[in-house]
Amino acid sequence: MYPVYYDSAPRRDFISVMVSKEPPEPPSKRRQSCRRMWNRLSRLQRTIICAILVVGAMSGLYIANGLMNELPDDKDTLSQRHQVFPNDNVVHVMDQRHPGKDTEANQRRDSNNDKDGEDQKLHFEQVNEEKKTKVQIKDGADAGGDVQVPVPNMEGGMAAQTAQQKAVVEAFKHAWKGYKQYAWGHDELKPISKAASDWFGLGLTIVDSLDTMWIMGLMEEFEEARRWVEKDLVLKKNVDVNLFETTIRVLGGLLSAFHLSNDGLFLEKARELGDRLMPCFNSPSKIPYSDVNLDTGKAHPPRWGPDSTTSEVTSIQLEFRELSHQTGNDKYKKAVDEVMDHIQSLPKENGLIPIFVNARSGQFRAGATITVGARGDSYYEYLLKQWLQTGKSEDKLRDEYVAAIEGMQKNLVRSTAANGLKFIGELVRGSFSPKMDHLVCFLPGTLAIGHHNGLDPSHLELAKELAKTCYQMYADMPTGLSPEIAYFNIQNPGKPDIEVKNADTHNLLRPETVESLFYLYRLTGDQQYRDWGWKIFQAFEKYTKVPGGGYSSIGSVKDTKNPRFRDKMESFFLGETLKYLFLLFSDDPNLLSLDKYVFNTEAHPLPIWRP
Ligand code: DMJ
Repeated sequence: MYPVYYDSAPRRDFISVMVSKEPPEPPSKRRQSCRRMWNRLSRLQRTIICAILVVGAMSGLYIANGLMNELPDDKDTLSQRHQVFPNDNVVHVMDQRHPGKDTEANQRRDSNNDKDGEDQKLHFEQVNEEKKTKVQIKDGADAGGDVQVPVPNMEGGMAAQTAQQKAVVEAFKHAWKGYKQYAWGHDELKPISKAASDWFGLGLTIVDSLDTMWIMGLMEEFEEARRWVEKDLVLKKNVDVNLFETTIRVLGGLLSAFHLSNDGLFLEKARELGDRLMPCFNSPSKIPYSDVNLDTGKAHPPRWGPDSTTSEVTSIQLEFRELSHQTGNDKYKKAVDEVMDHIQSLPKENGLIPIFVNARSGQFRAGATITVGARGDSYYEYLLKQWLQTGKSEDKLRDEYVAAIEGMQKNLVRSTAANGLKFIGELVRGSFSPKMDHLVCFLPGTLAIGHHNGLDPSHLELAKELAKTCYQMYADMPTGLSPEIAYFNIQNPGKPDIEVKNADTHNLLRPETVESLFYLYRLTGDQQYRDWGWKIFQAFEKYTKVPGGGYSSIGSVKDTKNPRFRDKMESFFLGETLKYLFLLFSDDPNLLSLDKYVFNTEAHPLPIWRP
């Protein structure tokens, strides 16, 4: 068969194919002499010439390919970001007997994906190099110049999502769908009445969810939320807000979104919010008032009593310090550091603090309850995390934390009579009460991070024991969901370990237990923590999911027939609970590495400063 010739006739489009044993015309003289020369060559000479031609052709292709790669890429930023999170490309086949544990096939697939991950990481860094030059925040009055915004430290997240992570992402989408449809722009969704509820009117669910969407790779949702923040998040608002809640959810959410996306809009909003919250610190003692009007700047104690809550005034430090770090303006850090200095100067019982402190006198309320639950909890969490935030440079904070954990070991840790479950009780007017809030279940995670950073091995041991108890608070209930408060039986070995009073049977979709399971899995690699987390997730799916969109807190974890929807989806379900579940099921220890990030008490990751 001889070559194909294309007819060049101007008006007729056809291809003429000649099939013949003879050539259509005789070869030219020049071609004949080439052939004679070729025939005269030895076999070796012919082989060498062929080799040279092949090498030449390959080099040509290589150079052409390099030139092509130099050409500019015209994809838009959003689709570039999508390349960073190729969620839907790889489906893991999970070993059902050990959910979360990959089969060999998955491991092989993962090792191939590692390479893709590297390419995507490079691409991501390029994108952010470009963005870095665009995002500059001016702090005219105080910082006196441009503050260079760092490239976001979003390492990890390039690995394919596991099947369990995908299930959590679906849950997030379901929650978001309900919120978007019935409560968009409001603080929270009422999923049963398909309506909205407002607390501060700051779109809490949107801001609390920003970083969750980012790490889950839900970039369309993120962009939509970002547009809302840009156009509709109005901070000059005639509303009284709680300093602590606004700081951990909104300020923390904005700062974290800024770090992940490197989008200066979030830092601008964070700074405006920080400024509007600052009047809280204008108290005689420098212990902040609990509330402030965002428009008038009028700050005051809570409506229900004279005192500020101790955990509230001591759990705003990570966020305000980070705001100073990013804006170059020291005033935010100074305000919250003064609070810590003052609290550190007050007398304590074995490092443990009462739950109320007065903003005028600066004194603890005499006889107030000592608890690691409501109103006490995150004081202990932030002692450790502030120490970590500044690269373990403030030993005083670490020492306070260690003293407090020793105080807990001595005064608050007890075991149940039947099965020896360890729990943390409370001191009420000096007497021990075997009551533990679900809120206390953040503690195993905090203890595990402390141990990871060099603190005593007994901290990890206690963490494991308490995590087991927290899980038991779920497993013992007919719905598989924990009550808000449990009482532990320390006297009668014939009675169950856990008792729940009728007033305490509700579940608010809280994150603390899955938070601790995430830390413990990340730091020990023990599959058990994932298995427990998966069971909890399935119970949320079964008893709190509302058809059509959203999840609802429930009234009774004891009643499988009628768990009684309370018609409220707390913003922390999207900001914390689903985020920690997503992280728990991640195979990638670099996804928000615990050596690079510290999570605020609302699960918003903030970078650890380099010393
Ligand atoms: C969240 O707002 C925070 O985790 C806070 O520290 C405690 N309460 C809720 C979640 O339960």
